[in-house]
Amino acid sequence: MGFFEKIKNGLKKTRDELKTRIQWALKGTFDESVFLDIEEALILSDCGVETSSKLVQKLREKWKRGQLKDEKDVRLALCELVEEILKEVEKPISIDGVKPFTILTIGVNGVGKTTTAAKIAKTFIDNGKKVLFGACDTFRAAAIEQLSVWAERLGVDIVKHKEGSDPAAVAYDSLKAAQARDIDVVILDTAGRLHTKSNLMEEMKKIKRVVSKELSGAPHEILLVVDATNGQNAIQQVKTFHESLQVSGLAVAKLDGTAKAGFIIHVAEFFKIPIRYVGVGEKLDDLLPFSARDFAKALIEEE
Ligand SMILES: Nc1nc2c(ncn2[C@@H]2O[C@H](COP(=O)(O)OP(=O)(O)O)[C@@H](O)[C@H]2O)c(=O)[nH]1
Ligand SMILES: [Mg+2]
Repeated sequence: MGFFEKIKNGLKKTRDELKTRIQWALKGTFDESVFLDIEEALILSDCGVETSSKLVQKLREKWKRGQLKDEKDVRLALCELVEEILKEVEKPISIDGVKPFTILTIGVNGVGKTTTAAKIAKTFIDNGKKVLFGACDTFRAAAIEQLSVWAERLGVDIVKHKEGSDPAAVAYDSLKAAQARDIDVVILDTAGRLHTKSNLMEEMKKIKRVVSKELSGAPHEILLVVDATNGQNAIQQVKTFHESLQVSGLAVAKLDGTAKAGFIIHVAEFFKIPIRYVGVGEKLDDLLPFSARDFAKALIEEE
């Protein structure tokens, strides 16, 4: 399956709902009320009130200029507007000239950090790069075990300590090992326990400090993983993590499980943080580089 087919499949729930609502909005005469219904449709897919209103305002202007006649025109115009917003955050990770390129994955529990780390590792391996995992989620033995299983499947090195040990020490050892073993990319997998949120942020800050001391410029990517099924709540997570840790990129997991994928448009518009990847399933190949055009088309335009 190609990238576009995958993103289309992944966005099916959101697309179907949006499409039904837009069709419904355009059932009667094409007058002002159509735009209120479209606005509601966008808000219900979690595009956010302000972003939805802004999008609809632009649609309304086009309509007044006589550029929108039917549903197809509306979908095409909306697709272009959404692509415009998303284009600004379409910035893939570049590891050129940096070695070992160090990625710190962060995010709350269960969002898909570890799975995403494994999928990302696969994309680098497929490009002939050597990857090393650092098992910085030392909170539970099961977390270390989960990453070890991925490491074995992928055939990559892993640095791990005992359960309960200092995550920053694991990060430090990971970098040391990576430098000694000619590794191209280090991916540090971390914990995400929410109930000790302030401690979590401190823990992440410490990892960041230790890593940057050992290797200037590292971590080169602070990748926040969010769960698309959280919709608007994911926005709050972006805000909290970004304030504490200055997120450099986003990976949006579980797009396949939600009808609220519109929140990506909201996130893009508000935070302007590059979206690096989107996850559309549990398997290793279910990770796509983020494409504004594909996303917008898959969400709105395509039949
Ligand atoms: N459907 C779907 N499930 C996913 C995706 N990414 C992760 N998961 C599942 O989400 C659950 C939690 O993932 P995990 O990586 O352990 O989350 P972590 O706690 O943030 O490390 C697992 O069951 C994963 O298989 C995705 O893109 N789509
Ligand atoms: Mg994990």
